[in-house]
Amino acid sequence: MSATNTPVGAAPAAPAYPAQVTGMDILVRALKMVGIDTMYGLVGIPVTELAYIAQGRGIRFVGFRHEQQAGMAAATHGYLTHTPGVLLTVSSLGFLNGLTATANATVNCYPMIQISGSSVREPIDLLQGTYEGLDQLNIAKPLVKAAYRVNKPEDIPTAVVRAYRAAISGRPGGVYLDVTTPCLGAIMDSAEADKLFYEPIDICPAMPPSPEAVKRAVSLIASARRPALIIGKGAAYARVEDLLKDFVDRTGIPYLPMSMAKGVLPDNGPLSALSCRSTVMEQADVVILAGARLNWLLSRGHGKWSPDTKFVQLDIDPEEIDINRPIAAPVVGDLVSSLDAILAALPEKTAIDPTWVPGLQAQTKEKNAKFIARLTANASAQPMNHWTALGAIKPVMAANPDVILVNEGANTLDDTRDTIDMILPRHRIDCATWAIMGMGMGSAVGAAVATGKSVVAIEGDSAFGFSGMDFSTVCRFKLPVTVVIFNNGGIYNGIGVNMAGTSDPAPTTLDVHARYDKLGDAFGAKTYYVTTPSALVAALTEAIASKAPALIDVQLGADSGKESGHIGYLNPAALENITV
Ligand code: ADP
Ligand code: TZD
Ligand code: MG
Repeated sequence: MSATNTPVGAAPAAPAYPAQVTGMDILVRALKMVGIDTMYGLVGIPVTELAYIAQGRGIRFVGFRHEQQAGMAAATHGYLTHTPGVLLTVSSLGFLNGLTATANATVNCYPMIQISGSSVREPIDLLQGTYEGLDQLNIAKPLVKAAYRVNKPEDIPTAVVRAYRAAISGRPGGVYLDVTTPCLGAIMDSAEADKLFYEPIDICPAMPPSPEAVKRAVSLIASARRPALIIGKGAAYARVEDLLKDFVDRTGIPYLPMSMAKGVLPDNGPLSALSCRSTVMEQADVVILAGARLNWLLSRGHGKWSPDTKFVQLDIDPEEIDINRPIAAPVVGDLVSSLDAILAALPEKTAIDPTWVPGLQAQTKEKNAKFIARLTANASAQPMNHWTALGAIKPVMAANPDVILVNEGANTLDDTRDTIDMILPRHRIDCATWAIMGMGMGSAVGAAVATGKSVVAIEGDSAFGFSGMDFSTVCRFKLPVTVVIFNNGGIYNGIGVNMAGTSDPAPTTLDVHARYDKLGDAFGAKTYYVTTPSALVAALTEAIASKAPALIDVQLGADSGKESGHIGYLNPAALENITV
């Protein structure tokens, strides 16, 4: 392409392939063939040149300061786009750093592919002390959905297609693709390489449920007196918001979102039972789980749940059924096909008790009034606490519903989730199934890059510490990300007491006087240090509107936040001598 017909602002056309190509060229071309347009990673031997080639061929390369965060970005990219995010790592520790995110993606059903360079095989297998030698494939295997190694350039296109299929089809997850250094560097004739590429057919096939399963589920739903729908992040991922809206509109069934499913249907809609979780658990006779697992986040189906509740479970993974409680009506299939089939079979009338939804609505009204009172109580007290800060943030987020919210911490997570309503699907990303810290900056970058939307990351001060250095990645890539740090000086709070009575800080204590805004200054972000709700409103409003990197250090009191994490209840007798 000549300079004259290159569109303004577009990257120049990639050069034609030379007569001979390397494994790296083939890998990049294979990734492009399946539609990969972005790669997150951190380079070094043996993948530096690979990243340059990818960039030169039109794959955006987003370089990070730590592989875990690059992996969190890839996972978030996969979740938000329904195509696998790609993480590129170097061998040994780079691989291991990235693998934490790939394992987390697998647990959360996010599609991603970690591609890692690895050293020469023979001296690894014979433990002969080669450069960054580690048996990466076998380490990855138990932690990912699938793992492959590619040793010859001829096999690269097949390996990429298989990795892609494994990441995205059925239950999505993390896939590991090990590419040896000799394979990356091997040379082939271009004409021979050309013959290797193919476009895979039906790369993410629909998986419709059986008609019997649909019939069983519909008859249970139609006969329910006090039904409820629990929406999980599998539904957010599957993009079934329109089908679920149709379902609740037609049946009048109230819904309850899991954390990352907030906004699939609006949190503030008339059928939202968000504030009535306990009542649903205790009183619902039929519960429909749509892309939500009956795992610890739902008390594994025990605890408050009525033993009589019958479950309809819509999930793509047959092994998910019956994991904690017998499921009366499993519907195994992809959510689009399953909901389509259920909607087609729904009768005109259901048996819903006419007092059920009004009862939940009355409870919602009462609880919401109490909640607002809590947010506004002591609004002028100094220093701020989590609730006063969130009371300031709530209207700003409500005025910017299309901003993606990233959220991690303990009190910062729970309180933010309870306070900030989500109106749009796939706009909340958090610590999720493993409740991990250290997803913040990576997820914020991944969300901004994958969608082009603005992001607000509300972070506990401890949580931010896990990924803080990758705020520099937000800045280098000039992303529209605002990081809000709730600084209460600690894990849970900053008032922990050192049990030894020495001058060492308590295990939970961090730095309540740390000025995180100065960290933002180091990378050229717009920064704010705020001590009052009104200053927080002004800072957040300005930061979001700027569509540029910003960091707000929110000064809380060290006593703000409840401590958790004690397990004494499991064995009170053995632990009775430990008093806190
Ligand atoms: P949450 O934490 O929001 O409850 P989970 O991650 O526990 O959500 O559950 C998500 C579920 O969604 C998983 O069991 C997964 O198998 C399922 N899932 C993912 N994608 C699809 C899909 N396209 N169709 C049906 N189920 C899906
Ligand atoms: N390490 C990892 C990887 N994940 C974890 N969940 C933890 C440690 C333990 N942990 C929690 O479960 S929450 C939390 C830690 C360290 C941080 C809480 O402090 P915070 O939030 O400052 O982020 P609050 O607002 O002070 O509670
Ligand atoms: Mg804290």
